[in-house]
Amino acid sequence: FAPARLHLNDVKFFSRRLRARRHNTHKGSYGNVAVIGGAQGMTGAPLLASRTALNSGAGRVYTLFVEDALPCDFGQPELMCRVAAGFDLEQATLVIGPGLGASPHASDVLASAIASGSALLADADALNLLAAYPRLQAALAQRPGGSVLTPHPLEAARLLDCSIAEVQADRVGAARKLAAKLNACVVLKGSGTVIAAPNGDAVINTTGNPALATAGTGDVLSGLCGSLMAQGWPMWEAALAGVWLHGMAADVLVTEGAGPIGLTAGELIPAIRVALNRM
Ligand code: NPW
Ligand code: AMP
Ligand code: MG
Repeated sequence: FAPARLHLNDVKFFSRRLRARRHNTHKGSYGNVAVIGGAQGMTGAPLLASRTALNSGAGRVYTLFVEDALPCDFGQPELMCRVAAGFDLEQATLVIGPGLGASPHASDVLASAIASGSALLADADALNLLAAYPRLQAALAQRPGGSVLTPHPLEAARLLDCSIAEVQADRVGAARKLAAKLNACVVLKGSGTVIAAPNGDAVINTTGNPALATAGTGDVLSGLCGSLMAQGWPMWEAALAGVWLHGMAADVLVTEGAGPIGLTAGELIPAIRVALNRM
């Protein structure tokens, strides 16, 4: 059966989740996000995901590093930066993977995240670790609430043990296969991102453009989807809305002349905030 397409007017689809903020609320009303990653040389990735989570409405954002030492100037005082070891993973929606690296400690932290009862989004190196360790895949597939996975084509190919060309030749089929295999909502990124559910439902996103073909834009997407999950959106709707908004922000920036050449991932974040508030 053919996948649906997510069109501009499908913003109505999200409207029941988009309510004006009630007066009598506080940061605890809008959820906690913990972004886990930031191995040496890749601290920008969790910073981008964490800033996106803040600017898309999460009440509190923790940035957890797998290295022992924290980067000394992280440039975003609103974030609570900690080392991952010892952090209570039950208190937040977990976004694991941006710049996580492939160390044994990183795989231990991933195993703990999978074993936790928290909502979970796995991206980037968390997906590469899953591909390397079948026992982590089995644990992920058995999570009672499922999870969200946001692979680009190479990450999907690693998880499906096939080539990028095979993934790209049947993107909807690859996303569905991975969703069923790992009992997860799968966001197969790239031009025409496919979002697939374990039951075979699949949707192709219609927003976004090649301005997004630059480092860090995937890290922004993971922070956005995780933030919506922390604010109470079901995983499927958070994945759909996150992908749609991320692409819409890039489309708006291109009309303003900020792309397609030279857009940076960080510039997407305030544009996502505007798109979300306008929705
Ligand atoms: P190619 O070039 O075509 O052969 P990797 P990564 C393929 C962190 N980051 N269609 C493509 O293969 C991440 O969070 C840190 C087809 C490409 O070369 C990760 O933890 C940053 N192919 C870590 O770095 C900013 C596609 O995949 C290869 C495709 C490694 O992540 C950057 C890249 O995959 C980065 O986010 C498509 N649409 N998209 C920071 N500032 O700290 C991708 N490919 O080798 O897994 O590397 O994605 O850069
Ligand atoms: P990553 O490779 O993890 O950094 O993710 C890249 C992000 O940019 C994903 O959300 C992709 O869907 C998006 N992206 C990259 N290239 C394009 C493109 N040509 N058209 C639309 N979206 C793109
Ligand atoms: Mg990525």
